[in-house]
Amino acid sequence: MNIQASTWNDLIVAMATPPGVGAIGVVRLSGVGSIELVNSMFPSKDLTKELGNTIHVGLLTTNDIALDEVVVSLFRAPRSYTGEDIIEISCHGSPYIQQQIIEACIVKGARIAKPGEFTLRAFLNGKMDLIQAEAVADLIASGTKAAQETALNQVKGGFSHVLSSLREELIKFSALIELELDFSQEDVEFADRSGLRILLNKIEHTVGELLHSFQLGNVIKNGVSVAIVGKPNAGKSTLLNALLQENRAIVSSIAGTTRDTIEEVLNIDGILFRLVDTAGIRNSNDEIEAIGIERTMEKMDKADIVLYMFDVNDESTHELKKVESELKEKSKSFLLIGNKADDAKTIESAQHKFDVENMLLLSAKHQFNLDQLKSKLIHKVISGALNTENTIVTNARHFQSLQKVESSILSIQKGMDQHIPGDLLAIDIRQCLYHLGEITGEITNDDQLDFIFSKFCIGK
Ligand SMILES: Nc1nc2c(ncn2[C@@H]2O[C@H](COP(=O)(O)OP(=O)(O)OP(=O)(O)O)[C@@H](O)[C@H]2O)c(=O)[nH]1
Ligand SMILES: [Mg+2]
Repeated sequence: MNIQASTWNDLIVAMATPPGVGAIGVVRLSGVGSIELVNSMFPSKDLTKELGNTIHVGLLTTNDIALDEVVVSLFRAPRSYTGEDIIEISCHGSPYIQQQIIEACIVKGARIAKPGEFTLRAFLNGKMDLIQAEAVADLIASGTKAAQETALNQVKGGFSHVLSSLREELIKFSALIELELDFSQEDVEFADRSGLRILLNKIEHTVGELLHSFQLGNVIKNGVSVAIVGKPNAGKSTLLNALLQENRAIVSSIAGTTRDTIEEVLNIDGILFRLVDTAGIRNSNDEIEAIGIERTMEKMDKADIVLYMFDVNDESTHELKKVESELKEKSKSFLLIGNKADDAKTIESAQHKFDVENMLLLSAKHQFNLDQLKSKLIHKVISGALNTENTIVTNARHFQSLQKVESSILSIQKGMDQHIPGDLLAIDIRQCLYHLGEITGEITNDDQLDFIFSKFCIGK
């Protein structure tokens, strides 16, 4: 994508609704001349004389052939999503009609928009900063309430306002320190050093909190993978089915029933857990089963959380301790699930027998203690209440830049402790300003914008 000023206000067109048949479809145009273009296809009214934020019903025609009866929404620059003139044509949801309308627009001089180009323009025209623009893509992709709320919070401004205002304050200090350089012979200090320290602490604190929120942010956006592993017949597939409340995996009393991994998504309190049922681990001469067990090992290594499931009537304490220490050695987040604890007597003797932490007794078959398993899973992820009102960083790009801001703040503070000269301090401050600006988009380059917006869908 070429993001030069001369090319980013030309006329673009795209479907804003997904492909396929629907009740209506929306074709969106933005850029100089979009109102005139649609007006030339709209004989019943002179759209060029209409005000912004208005809608108009009429026939859409090309070369005197009627294409459809449509509703045209008209927005005038700068009061539109992109900040340019925008027309949205709501037509009937036939892919054929939509295609004809787009083709007619192209014949009249529009070009097909690139992915995210409407939002890119909104950013370039100052309608939103980069954090907000990126959150638009997250909002479209959100699949849970928590993901939706975090993205919406950022579209509405989220942490960009805080970072921008801290950056503004730092710019003032930077200017004063640079001014001192002009008077370097006279040993003057325009920039109040104690004020600068207070500001640096404020930035450090804010950035620290944002960095801390990333792990949770990532979980909200991408979900958590949970591998259910254990010996054959432990009840892994029964547990998967019970959690999903459907007969997804085959359950049988034959050891080695599950051969390949089975993945399903479970939403617990707004967080997506990607559950993976695996082939039971044992020494097997069966070629296919052996491959399945290899996959189990892979899934276990990759999982965020491992549920090691065992039959309380079957497993020895020694075996369980061994598994526990192996998982600890791998620094895995894990839970030991003692299954087939069907009645009070079995529960009591199992509690006695297995003296390990991180153990939960349940009965997958009788669906006993599953709620406790769910709350333990949630607790493992967020260790506390999930509050999406808080500002949460979900984006790896922001996370990396925040890390750089943090390390540049440390260098400035260290420099001040060592009373380094103003010109060196100014370099560190410039570095910090640069990384803060990278996050909100005050500092960008074409490649970076290209990368960010190419992940959008066309029409947004
Ligand atoms: N009594 C009792 N039986 C259970 C329980 N959970 C599972 N089972 C039984 O244990 C047997 C094995 O269950 P599966 O869910 O197929 O076990 P698995 O761990 O997936 O086994 P593989 O796929 O062979 O690795 C089945 O006969 C289940 O009905 C339980 O909580 N209590
Ligand atoms: Mg199974």
